[in-house]
This record gives sequence, C-alpha cells and structure tokens, in this order.
Amino acid sequence: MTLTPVPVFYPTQHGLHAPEAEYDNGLITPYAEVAERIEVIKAALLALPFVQLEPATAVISISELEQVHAPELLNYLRVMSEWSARHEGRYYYPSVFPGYFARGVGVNGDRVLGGMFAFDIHAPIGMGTETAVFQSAASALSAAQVVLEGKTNVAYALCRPPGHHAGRSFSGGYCYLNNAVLAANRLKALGKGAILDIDYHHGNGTQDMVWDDPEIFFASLHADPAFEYPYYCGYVAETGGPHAPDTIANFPLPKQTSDELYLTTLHAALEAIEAFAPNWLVVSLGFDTFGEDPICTFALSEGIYQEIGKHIKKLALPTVLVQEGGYAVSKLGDLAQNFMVGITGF
Ligand code: OKP
Ligand code: ZN
Repeated sequence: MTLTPVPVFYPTQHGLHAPEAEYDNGLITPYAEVAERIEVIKAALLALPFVQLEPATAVISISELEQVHAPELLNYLRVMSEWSARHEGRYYYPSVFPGYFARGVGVNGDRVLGGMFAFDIHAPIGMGTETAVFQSAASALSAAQVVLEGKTNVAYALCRPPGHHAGRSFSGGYCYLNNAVLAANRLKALGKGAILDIDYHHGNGTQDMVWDDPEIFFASLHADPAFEYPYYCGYVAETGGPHAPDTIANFPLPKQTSDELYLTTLHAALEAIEAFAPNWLVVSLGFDTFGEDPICTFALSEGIYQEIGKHIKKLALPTVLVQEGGYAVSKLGDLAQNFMVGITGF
C-alpha cells in the first residue's frame, strides 16, 4: 500500500496542440484526441485526497530523447512546427509515403517530408505541436524520476499527446514521441522491467521499439488488429526479436469484449509479466476500452477500472502510469478516479 500521496504530473501547454480534423473511411471528422480529455481527468484527480498534482516543468534533454528516438524524427517535429508557424498555424498532414517505391535519393536528401516519419495521416503537426509533445514527454519522465528515486510506488503522467503508436523514427495515430518507452528507458536504471499496454489499440510503436530488447517485457491487451487500427500488428505470433525471444505477449480481443473476458485476459497478461520477474512497470493507460467510447468497440463498464487497478497493484512493482487514449471525454474523470482507487488501495 502506498502511504505517500500519488504524484500526478500534468502538462500545462498541451492545448497548443489542437488539430481540428482527421480523415478515415471516407469521412472527415472532428479530431477525437482533444485537449479537454486531460483537463477532465486532471479535475477528477484533484478531487481525490491521496493525489498530488504537479505541473510537468522538467526541461527535456535532447540527449535523453535521442536514446530512444531518431534525431531525424525530432528534426521533423521541429521543421513542421516551424512550417505551421509560417502558415497561419495550419496543420501539416503527411500524405506521400515512400516505403513502397523510393530508391533512397529523396529519403536520404535534405528534404523533410512527413511520409518519411509517419506511418499514417493521423498525427498532424501544428505550430504548438512540438512544445506540447515535449511537455507530454516531460510528464512521463517526471513520473519515472520520482519512482526511480523511490519517493513513491506509483506515479501518473497525464500525457497528451499520447505516445504508444510512435516508434523510434515514426509518428502516427495521434502519437509523436513514445512517452511510455521514454519512461521505461529511464527506469532501466533499476534493471529489467515490463510495459503493460491496456489502451484499446495495439501499441505498435512501443512494440517496435522494445522488439529486440531482452531487458523489457511488453504485454498488450487490445482490439484484434484483424478488424481494428493499427491493423498490421498486434497479433499473437509477434513474440520478440532474435535477441529477445518471448519478451512480447499480445492479447487481441474481439468486439464487445466484456468485463469478464477482459479481466481473465488481464490475469494472463499479468502472469506473463510476473514470469519475467521485472523490477519495474510502465502502464500505457488508455480508457478507450470503455463501453461508451465513441471510436472503439469494447463493452467495459465504469466500475471495472477499479478492478483493473487492483489487479495491477498485486504485482507490487514500482509503477509509472502513462496516459494514452480515451475519448468518451465526459466520462474520463470517473474512469481515472476508479483506476486510481484500485491501483492505490486507498
Ligand atoms: C490512439 B490511441 C478511427 C481511425 C483511427 C487513429 C486512432 C489512434 C488511437 N476510425 N485513428 O491508441 O488511443
Ligand atoms: Zn487507443
């Protein structure tokens, strides 16, 4: 049981990143990853007596970012944010992807084009995006730091934008830098550890970054990529690279996944994590598994998040919670409160 208050780090400038629209399946719709998400969670956590909210003021070190991300990706973020500033704050959307036909000239030249650093069109860049992304990363690193120092067993980073679709050198799916992997990289000072991803979507970026890392176990519960974004990975057969066999455990789940099926599957994921004997845990925490989420298909109840928290608490590991998705904006506060009550035991 955590006796100290749980630190919750929040970004203060994430509202600088606010794309208006996204395109999918023939429709242009309002961008689901809105700033209000984090404000709703923050307000709800403020009401919990055992939570201590702290602005994420840590200055981000480029050299630490470059331990997990390619300098070219960081450069892309900066160049496109600057482009936006010169174009009335318009958002840049990658639109041509060189993976299929490029012979190397364009991609190795001086030009910085989105297709080189994004796997989809779902991570647009505006003039405030770089600042917001750095602060999101700073939130995750601040939470990792207090856990690393042993000041608390659990810390929570209200990251926005989210991160688990971002890889070493690519953005995508509302994500730019991988906050969970940044936190994990700092926690490596404690030895080997695990990342548990309970966002509704598969954390393809996280998986890609830890794919061949024998020191990090990655377990993920998510909608089956056979029907859901990101479609091309998150399958059971993906179990890790040659230097890290069986360090990845994917648990794809069907549409309308119930509380019961979810908890049974979570139990299996936690057992796999325990078998790895990690010294620390990062949780990629998405609330888009909730039954009322507008862009997702699971049927989880509001109350289940307390149970989910309780089960994770049983691992008794130094734990960093990193916010990922969750789009039923008006309900996010209740879901986050329930999870926090469960994981702390307060
Ligand atoms: C980010 B996170 C939905 C289109 C897909 C991208 C989803 C990114 C989810 N019809 N848009 O994992 O919550
Ligand atoms: Zn998600």
